[in-house]
Amino acid sequence: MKISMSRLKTISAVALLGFSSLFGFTSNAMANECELSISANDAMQFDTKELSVPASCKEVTLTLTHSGQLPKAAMGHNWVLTTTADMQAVANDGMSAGAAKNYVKEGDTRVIAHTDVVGGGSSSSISFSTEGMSSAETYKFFCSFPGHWAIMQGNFIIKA
Ligand SMILES: [Cu+2]
Repeated sequence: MKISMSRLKTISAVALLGFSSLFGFTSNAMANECELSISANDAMQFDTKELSVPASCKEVTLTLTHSGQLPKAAMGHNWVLTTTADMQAVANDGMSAGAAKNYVKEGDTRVIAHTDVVGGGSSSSISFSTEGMSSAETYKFFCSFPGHWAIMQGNFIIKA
């Protein structure tokens, strides 16, 4: 009985892999709606002012890509997620934390998620749990590189 169950699981896993690769390459519409991408450039801009995920997402994966060419020290970008109310204070504390900490204060519980700071041509991904997040709350994503957050920010929405 144990043997047949494990064989069954193996067969299911193979079938799932085959399914996802088949559709993954043929249709963007099949893309996982819990996976987000955002791009930032040398002109201190994100390519979107709004990101959203359905409330059904237990975990969200975000990939930040720096589409520019400038180095991390001059035009570095990260992606930080907080409530709207916490954004400004988190950004200020992040500036004090410095580049070695990716401009995020160590152990800052107001930070829901953040990527590393990346320079031109690089990317950074983060996966985070949506536990405790709500469609009734308003959230902001922003870049905490010094001087960037006032321009580089947008709304993050949990769709009910
Ligand atoms: Cu930035």
